[in-house]
Amino acid sequence: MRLIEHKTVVILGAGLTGLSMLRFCLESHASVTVMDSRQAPPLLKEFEAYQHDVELIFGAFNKSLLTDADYILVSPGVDLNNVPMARDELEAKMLSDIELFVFEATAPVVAVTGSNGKSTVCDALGFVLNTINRKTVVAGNIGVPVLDLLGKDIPEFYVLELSSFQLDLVKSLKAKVACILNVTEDHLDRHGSMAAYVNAKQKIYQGSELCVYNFNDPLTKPRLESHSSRKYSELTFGFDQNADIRVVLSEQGFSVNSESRMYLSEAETKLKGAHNGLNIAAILAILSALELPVDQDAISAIKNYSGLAHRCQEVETNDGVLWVNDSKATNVGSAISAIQSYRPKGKTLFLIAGGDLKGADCFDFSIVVNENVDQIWAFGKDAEILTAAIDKNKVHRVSLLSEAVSGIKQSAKPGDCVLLSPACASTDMYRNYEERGSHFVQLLKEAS
Ligand code: UMA
Ligand code: ADP
Repeated sequence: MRLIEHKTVVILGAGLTGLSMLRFCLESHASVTVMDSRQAPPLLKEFEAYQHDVELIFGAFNKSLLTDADYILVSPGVDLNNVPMARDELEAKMLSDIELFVFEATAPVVAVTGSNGKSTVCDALGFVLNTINRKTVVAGNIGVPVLDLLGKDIPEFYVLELSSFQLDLVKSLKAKVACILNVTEDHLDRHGSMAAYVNAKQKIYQGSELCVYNFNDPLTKPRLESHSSRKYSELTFGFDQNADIRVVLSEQGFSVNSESRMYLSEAETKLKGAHNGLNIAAILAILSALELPVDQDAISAIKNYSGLAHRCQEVETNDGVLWVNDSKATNVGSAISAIQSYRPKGKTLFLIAGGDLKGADCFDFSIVVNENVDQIWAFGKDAEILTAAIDKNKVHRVSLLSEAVSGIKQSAKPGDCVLLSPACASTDMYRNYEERGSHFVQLLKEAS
């Protein structure tokens, strides 16, 4: 019997997760109220379709209904500080979709988090596993609410992309394999401090059998308290020769190796840049953790994987300039890795950046831009903070992405590179990073 069966439940958040939790609750014959702090959440119509079966409260959270509820199901976008209830009382009643899912899932879960590379690693891992005939479903922060998987065909593996918001709500995950790819500053406006952000990420290791982490990034290493007393094994990837799966950098790009074997080189894959070398190494480490052979079939599947849109995606144009859509670079760390991958030798690198910095510190970004970028065209809410420590003669401030594209068009020459890698969330000006990236591609189409 499900925990919430015939119980009184409040769902916080009327988004994709809220909708999946609502369906799950109705199947479980729970008595449900949905609340969202927004008057008109984007999925209003979808929720209104259920208004005869559930109570909908939009515009504020109702304190007395929260107090009366047996369980409170929290969406990842809800900041617990905004819930009108003492924190320990809330935590005692609180559940998340991830928690409800892992309680029911009958196939092993591979859980992946990190500040950057989550979607690429999860999508590519799903592609490789399915190609080698190990049926796998990928879900979670990548855009598919996990509860929507229940009741469908059971695969051999679930690969879950988990954000710090989702992990913050998890009490016990018990993944077969858990992996933190990297940890750099993100979402500090929500978590309040780097320590709180790292703690949320570390929750991925709770009760996992195998922990896969980045040898060069100490914040990814499992902390003892993440496990309680269960036994677990570790596997590592990284730039270090002591890592189990290692990435070696040379003039020709990266290669991915074990102690005794070279698996593949950058020229053989469609994923470019040293950060993608690490992503591939993480995938191979996860395959090993699952005790699957890292053989020719697995390697050729990785070579055939073509990557996701809006991540370092080269846009076709006829001007000889390399235009790169990296709109998914929504934090400083991801933009830094893209800049380091796209520095053209002896040519000009233009960077387009800006948006909502989410409280991030720009010190490292400024150093990398000053060293590698010839011009930065900055737009959006935090453009001024983003460019404050960048050489003034490199900085062009504009109001719109279209102004950046048309300004750069006038001076870019064949062989130069223009990188849209904003280092910021898009939501000050766009619905999401996809809309921002598609706008960039559209502007280039119109200009050609
Ligand atoms: N919100 C309110 N008031 C509320 C509830 C939500 O203002 O009462 C706002 C939040 O601030 C947030 C937005 O509504 O900005 C959406 O929140 P939500 O929890 O309803 O989001 P969902 O639609 O359920 O989507 C969530 C993930 N979104 C977030 O965590 C913000 C999606 O990740 C994920 O794909 C989906 O669940 C399925 O698992 C998106 C995301 O941006 C892609 N994730 C962040 C990231 O990747 O950096 C963490
Ligand atoms: P996430 O799902 O964590 O946001 P994505 O795979 O969507 O990650 O990639 C987002 C951006 O992060 C990419 O466009 C690229 O600029 C950068 N990136 C990808 N992988 C890594 C990595 N391993 N380390 C640093 N940056 C990365």
